[in-house]
Amino acid sequence: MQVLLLVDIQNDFVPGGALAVPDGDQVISVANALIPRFELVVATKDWHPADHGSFARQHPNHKIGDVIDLHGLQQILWPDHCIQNTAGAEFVETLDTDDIDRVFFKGTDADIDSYSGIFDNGRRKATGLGEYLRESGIRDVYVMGLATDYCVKFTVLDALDLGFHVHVIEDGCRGVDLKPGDSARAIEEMRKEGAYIVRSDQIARRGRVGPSQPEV
Ligand code: VGL
Ligand code: ZN
Repeated sequence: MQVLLLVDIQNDFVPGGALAVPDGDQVISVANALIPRFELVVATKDWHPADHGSFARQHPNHKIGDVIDLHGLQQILWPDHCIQNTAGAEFVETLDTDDIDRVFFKGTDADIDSYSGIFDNGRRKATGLGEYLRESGIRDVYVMGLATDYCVKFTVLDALDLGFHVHVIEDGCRGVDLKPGDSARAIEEMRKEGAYIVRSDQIARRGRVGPSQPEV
């Protein structure tokens, strides 16, 4: 059993948003093309309280991009983004959300960030996604979304850790690239840790996903 996992395809991560990922909007058509090919579709949402500790605004002596110690963990400071129940935290309007079966929320604790959709950055709390995938009888997890070098990467590494076969849909991901090359390095790291790096057109052509895909 396979799942399509859509990571953080939210308004604040696409151009015009508070933490815009360059070309982040280009993943939407990839997602919309893939959603009908999967029996199970799950999404994550970055879902922060307004005073989240990852926001530079909460640390008056620091600025966006600084790295601080946040309760014992290294934390990059971001602009305010994906605040719970705000427009910035909504799915991008053009994403076909009707067939998303479940949404998992992360970054809800002001004291700790959660790049991964599975565990927080301290691996203290789980979002429930890992258990849900296990209980759903999933072996293969197809991951795409935003951002390659943060939430996609850490979600993929946690999913590998839990023993899933993880496929990263490369053309369905875009990165922040605070440092040039971060996304490319993230892809290499995921590959090194055991993820399969695939393109969305391979999924369609190979017919590996969903019932009775024609072999070409
Ligand atoms: C993300 C930075 C901060 C992401 C979330 O979704 O990749 N990046 N919060
Ligand atoms: Zn965040």
